[in-house]
Parts: sequence; C-alpha cells; structure tokens
Amino acid sequence: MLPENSSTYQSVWGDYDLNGSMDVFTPNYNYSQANTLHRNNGNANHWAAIRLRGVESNSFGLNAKVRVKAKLNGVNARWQIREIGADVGGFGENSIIAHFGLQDAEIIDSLQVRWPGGLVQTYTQIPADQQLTVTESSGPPPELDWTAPNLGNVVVGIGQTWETDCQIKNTGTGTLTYDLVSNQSWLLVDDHSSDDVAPGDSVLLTIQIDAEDLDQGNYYGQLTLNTNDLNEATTQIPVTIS
Ligand SMILES: [Ca+2]
Ligand SMILES: [Ca+2]
Ligand SMILES: [Ca+2]
Repeated sequence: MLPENSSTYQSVWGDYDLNGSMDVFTPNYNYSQANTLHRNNGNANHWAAIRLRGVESNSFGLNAKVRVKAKLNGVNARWQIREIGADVGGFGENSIIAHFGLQDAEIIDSLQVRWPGGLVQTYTQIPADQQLTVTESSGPPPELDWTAPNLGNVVVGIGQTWETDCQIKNTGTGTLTYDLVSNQSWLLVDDHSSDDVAPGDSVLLTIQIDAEDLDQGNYYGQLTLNTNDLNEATTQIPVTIS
C-alpha cells in the first residue's frame, strides 16, 4: 500500500468520501516524500457513521461513547462501541466520526450516546448507510410526520410550470429542524425550504417545477429532506419530468 522507502510513524483512519468504508491516510515525516491516501473501494456491507456535536461537553464530543445495536447476519443483536478520541499520536489523528460496520443489517435497533458530562441519549430504528449528527441535548425529541409527494413521473409541458404542496408536521415534543434541498435549477422549493417547526405545528411548502427554459426531453432531479428526527434524518425524493 505504501510507496517504497516511505518514512512514517503512523497511519490514521477515516471515511473521507463517505462511501461507508474506512480509508487510510499516512502522513510522511520526510518532506521530500508525498503523504499517501489509500481509498477503500469497499463492499456491499451496511454501515453507519455518527458525528457528535457537543453543547455542554466539548464540541467534538471527545471522550463520549457511542454504542450501536444491530442484528448482524439476521440473528444476534449485538452492541458495538466506539469512544471518540484524539489521542492516536503526534503525526495525525483518526476521524472523530464514530464508524460502524453492520454487515447485512439495514436498520440500527438502538443508538446510544453517552456524553462526557454523563447525559445519555438513545434513539431507535435508524436506517443504516448514512452519516448522522447527534447534538447533545437533554430536551424532548421532535417527530417528523409527512408524506413525501409523489414526483416520480410529472408531466410538464415545455415552457410551463407545475406545482404541488407538501406539509411538514412536528408531532413530537421537541423542536423539529428541517432543510429541503433541490439538486436542479428547474426544481424549486419556496422560502420555507429550511425552518424550525415547534411541537404540534406544521409548515406548508410549495414545490415547483419550472420547465420554462427546458428543451424537449426527460429530466431527472432529486429533493433531499434533512431533519433532526434521527430515524428520519434524510429522505430522498426522486423527481422525473417528461
Ligand atoms: Ca471511504
Ligand atoms: Ca421519527
Ligand atoms: Ca415519523
């Protein structure tokens, strides 16, 4: 993996490209030699990455313990644990994002974060294959309640616009924060694209497809809804027009 005559004291781990597989970076102490990054092309196994944002504790969540319980190979529900640290050595540090390999598990049964100050946060039924941010909070949890609009095959005449409404509701007991992002200039979300929703409240969004400047043909886009409801943290909605 390392080039010949490479001079190093250590390597560090992290999933820099978020493909679910850990990559290795080796800093070189000899200035005339390059550092090396080994990109791991990975495999089909499921995974999860947990990033911490401390509020009362230190902001990286150093010394926090992250535990994940999942049924590996469909049978044994087992716990795995990572302690967030920055204590590897003098030439580099491992990623401070807790990374878990989950084999065939598509769902995390239980995620538990124990902060250095003693606070414990627990979440259940979280989809695998994503990076989640857990913010230190003793407050009650939000609960996203919405139905993703079906935008799978919208027929919009060239030169025309089309729109639909979509309601985002918070049926939980803590504030819901969301962010709805489009990856195409012809796919628009009105000015509530990012907001806070108080418990019991809801927000009505307008999603618009603007084909005014498009040529005849098929177009593909995607909306992504990010929220602080951990088991519905990311929802992707494919949008196709013809
Ligand atoms: Ca990777
Ligand atoms: Ca939820
Ligand atoms: Ca829900």
